[in-house]
Amino acid sequence: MTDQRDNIYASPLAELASFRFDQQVVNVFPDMIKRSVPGYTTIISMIGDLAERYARADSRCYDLGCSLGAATLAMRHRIRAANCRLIAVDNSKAMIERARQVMAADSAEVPVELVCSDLQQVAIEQASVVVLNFTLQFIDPAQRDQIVSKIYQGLVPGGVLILSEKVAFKDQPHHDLMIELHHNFKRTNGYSDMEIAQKRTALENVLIPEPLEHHRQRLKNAGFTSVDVWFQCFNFASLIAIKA
Ligand code: GEK
Repeated sequence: MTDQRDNIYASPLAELASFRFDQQVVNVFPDMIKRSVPGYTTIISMIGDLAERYARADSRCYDLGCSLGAATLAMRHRIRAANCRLIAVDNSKAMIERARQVMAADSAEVPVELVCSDLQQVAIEQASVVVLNFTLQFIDPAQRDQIVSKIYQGLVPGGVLILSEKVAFKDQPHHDLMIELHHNFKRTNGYSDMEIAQKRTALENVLIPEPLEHHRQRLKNAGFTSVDVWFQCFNFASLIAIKA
């Protein structure tokens, strides 16, 4: 499957609808996320690394908001623990349908179950690794505490949550600088100023970033004892939270 180039916002749109993970987005998704999220490829590869380290025998590893299953595949190729199962969840039917094709074309042995559902409806059980790779940011902030608590409850002792998010900063000049650097990153990757501006408007009230301090506090409140950032580039960060 070759990546189609993302040009969804390349022409001026009379009406800018809120961003949705529909078929049009699915068709360009690998190109879109690589050209939009600094560090995405590194994070995906390191999720494989972390899964190899933390996946336990007879446990489950979850990829919540899996899109086309990039993190699922990275884990699938690295997990060595016996009798481990991957559960990949997304509430976009178009994403899950394409993810099914991606998984079918892959021959690694760890079993993968693809679930089309709101991740809030999915039970987290006997988990050693849970991944929320740029997913929580799309969920109503009022629901986020409950989701993180549910994940904590479903993890086995020693299990980990890997949480990647676009983040905000309380210091306004720093916040503005990170946004400018991110936009420069997108420009360097071939997006025009109009594409950047239209996408930004489409994502308003859809992608809601929070400061890293909020994420840290939420993870601690849920019960995680060890919480810290393991990757950051501008306003994109990934945290690892370990259950004691
Ligand atoms: C990757 N993790 O490539 N329940 C389930 N899925 C959801 C929900 C929800 N409530 N809300 C949003 N999604 C992926 C990238 S993309 C990030 C994740 C981005 C799904 C949504 O359908 C989409 O597929 C994904 O979360 C977010 O590692 O596009 O910036």
